[in-house]
Amino acid sequence: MAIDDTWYTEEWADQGSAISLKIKTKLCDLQSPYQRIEIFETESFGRLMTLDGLVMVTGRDNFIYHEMLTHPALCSHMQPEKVLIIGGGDCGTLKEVLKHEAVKHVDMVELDADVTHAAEEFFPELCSSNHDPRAAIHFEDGIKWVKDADEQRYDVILVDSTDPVGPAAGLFEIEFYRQCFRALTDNGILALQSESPLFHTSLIQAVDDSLGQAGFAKRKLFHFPQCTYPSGWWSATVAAKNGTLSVDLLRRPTLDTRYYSHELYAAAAIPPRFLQS
Ligand code: AG3
Repeated sequence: MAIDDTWYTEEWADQGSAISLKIKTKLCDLQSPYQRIEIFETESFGRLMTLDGLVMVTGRDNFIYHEMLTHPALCSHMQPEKVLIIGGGDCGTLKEVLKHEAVKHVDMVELDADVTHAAEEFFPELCSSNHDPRAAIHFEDGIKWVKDADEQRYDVILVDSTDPVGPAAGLFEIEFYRQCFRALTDNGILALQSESPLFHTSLIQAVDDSLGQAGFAKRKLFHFPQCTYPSGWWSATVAAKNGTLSVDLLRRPTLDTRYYSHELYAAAAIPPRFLQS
């Protein structure tokens, strides 16, 4: 991370590339027990939240990521009533989940309460559903939460994590996927943010292998543009405990979205040739 007077830059040294956003002002800089949380007002991307120097959310493009982590997974399930979100402290994923009328209860389990408090203050549009009676926000360790969860407790689990370093590393491990498998109902669906198809190809393949070994019969990679993340191209891996992965033709929920559509579901799941196995 580097910032001079007017530009915020996240560098990806191993890829010889970076993203820069022009900054107007810095709104918040705090060290939580877990990480450094910074929020900026940018010139043209709305507000920007970074964690330990990594771009998490901008006001302008977060809808693509949040919709694509949430809707392919929930639309792959006939009746997603009980949902668990691991991470997702900015509450953007929670907001998308609550757009589904079928959802009766959502547990959001975020390690760092300061991220959510900062989001409530600086990204109120992401937190507008936080007081929905179906939502319960817990500030706890998501890995432990899943380990302690009853068998078959959730229909859908969404993992809205940071990159696989530090406390998030365990969210990319097979043991965690095994625990998710156990905590899901028979038709349960797991979705996780799985980094860039261009920069993190081997990670994506390793995640797919581990999910298979953990018992998930069917996996699909959904890919989408995300111009403020490394390479500008991002992915969510969706895994089904049993059966198939598709949008049920008889049950296509009406959703107020800006990127996701039921037509896009199929298109976004077609892998680029270099990722076809
Ligand atoms: N999740 C972060 C994805 C990783 C971004 N990586 C990076 N900038 N190096 C975002 C959380 C949104 N709810």
